[in-house]
Amino acid sequence: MITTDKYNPHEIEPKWQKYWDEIGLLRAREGSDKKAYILVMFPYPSGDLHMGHLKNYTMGDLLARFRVQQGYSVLHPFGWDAFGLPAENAALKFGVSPADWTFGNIQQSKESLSLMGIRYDWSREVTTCLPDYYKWNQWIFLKMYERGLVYRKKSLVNWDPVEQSVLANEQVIDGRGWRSGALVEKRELEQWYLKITDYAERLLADLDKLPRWPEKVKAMQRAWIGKSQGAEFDFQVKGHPAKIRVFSTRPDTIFGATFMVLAPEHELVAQITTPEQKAAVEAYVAAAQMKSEVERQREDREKTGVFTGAYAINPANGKEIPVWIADYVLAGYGTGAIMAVPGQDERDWEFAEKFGLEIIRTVEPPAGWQGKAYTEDGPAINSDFLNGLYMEQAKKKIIAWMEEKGIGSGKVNYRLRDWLISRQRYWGTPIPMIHCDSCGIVPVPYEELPVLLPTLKDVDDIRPKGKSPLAAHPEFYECECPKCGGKARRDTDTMDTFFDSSWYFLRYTDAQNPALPFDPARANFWMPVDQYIGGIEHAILHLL
Ligand code: ANZ
Ligand code: ZN
Repeated sequence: MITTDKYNPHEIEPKWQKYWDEIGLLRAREGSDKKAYILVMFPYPSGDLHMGHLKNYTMGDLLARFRVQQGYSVLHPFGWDAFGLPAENAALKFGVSPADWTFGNIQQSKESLSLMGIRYDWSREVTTCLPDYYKWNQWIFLKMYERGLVYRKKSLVNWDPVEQSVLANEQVIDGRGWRSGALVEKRELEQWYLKITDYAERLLADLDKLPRWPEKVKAMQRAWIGKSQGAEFDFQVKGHPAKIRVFSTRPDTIFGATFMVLAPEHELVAQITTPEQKAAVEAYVAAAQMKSEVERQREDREKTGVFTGAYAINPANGKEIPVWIADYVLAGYGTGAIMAVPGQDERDWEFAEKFGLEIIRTVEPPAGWQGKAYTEDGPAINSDFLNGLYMEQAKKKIIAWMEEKGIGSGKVNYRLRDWLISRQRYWGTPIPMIHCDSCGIVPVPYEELPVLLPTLKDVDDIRPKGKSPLAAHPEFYECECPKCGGKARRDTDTMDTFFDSSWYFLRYTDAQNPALPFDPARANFWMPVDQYIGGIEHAILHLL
């Protein structure tokens, strides 16, 4: 051990740390006309803190002290993102209950923070796995349900075969689970969703109101929201009552649509496929389900597809064009169907070349053009009443024409999807819903919150099995229907932990409020956050 006369950490550090605690150096005091809300990312307590934490939290501590000395009202709080897989997996590995494991780690981490000399206002501590926090997750969920922002839908979901749970799109990276690294599969399940797409436009537009945000973060968010402007319109299937609706950002190229492509999962596939093509189509659909979205969208992949045997009528010129299925068209984006315009779209060109389909250019390429699809602007050709017009004008004209004929209209699409929030795991907030055979789905009454997560001590009870571990515990799920009083069943799924971390920074502003998630007046004093210190990966996840 090295000591000097001047600096003996074992004497000086405890001395001053004690003093800071006595005077409540970082105790948040509302009232100054200058305020600084300094927010550091809150950790998963799945072990002790590490050097990365020390680096991150030192920055926050430094800034908070500086603002205190400048006379600001400073809020520098801390908490624990305590639900979720990391704690649960660690618990499974070491054979202790997630609760014991988590609280042990919190204690350890707190001591480490204190030793580091970092100071917080601990009266604002937030621990997401405690009922006094997750009660408000349930409350917010119910409020959102009342406003139509929570809904239930059967859909193909990302299934992580190792975690034995559903993953949000954000948690699938290169087709693999973000934690397990396992190849993600598709499964059909009834799930709870948050309708965040209702806010897509506002999220995008309001990025312009964030003057001091790093351009990089705003660019990530813009790309994530992924606004695209185009049109939605119909193609009649020949000899069949069905119409195929497509979304296109280039409706001006419609005269060059020489075939159509449906996603393999598209609902019309089974209806329009001819008997001769049935076997080939079914085999292709089955194979496509095994592939992840990311894989399907990879540009360098050899294009594959199968003809359905059906034809559609191009409404612009009355031509009969073949309808194919191919996995480069995704079920979850736009309408899950496209008009293919090989003359102007590179993927469609490749597909046409491979399968010998017709190619008609509808935009004049520059003189001497040697390339394949021409995706830039230029005067329209082979396009009847659009001929000679450049892209923007041609788009306007064709959309007006579609609207007049009742074929379709202008349409904005977003890449952003609704947020799938149910998880088939134990260590999370129970979803406050009840399933009754006579009344259907009934929300838990507010006065009965929180729906407590039962304490499961036996590790085998916690282990993921493909359905929620809570579904094996009648003492949890058996209940009375709040509407008819009959026998009913609680929802046994739990919430994605990003639900917890989507509003913890608001709870910090009024962390002990027993009656509300937070008092709006107190939140208004402290918000917005003046400085966030955490990884940039949060920009498109819970901080979007
Ligand atoms: C015809 C066309 C011609 C297109 C052209 C592009 C260029 P973004 O910008 O990403 O919104 N598309 C639509 N839905 C799709 C889906 N579910 N899966 C795969 N591709 C899909 O892209 C919109 C364009 O992507 C749409 O415009 C459509 O192809 C294709 F010269 O329609 B386009
Ligand atoms: Zn009932």
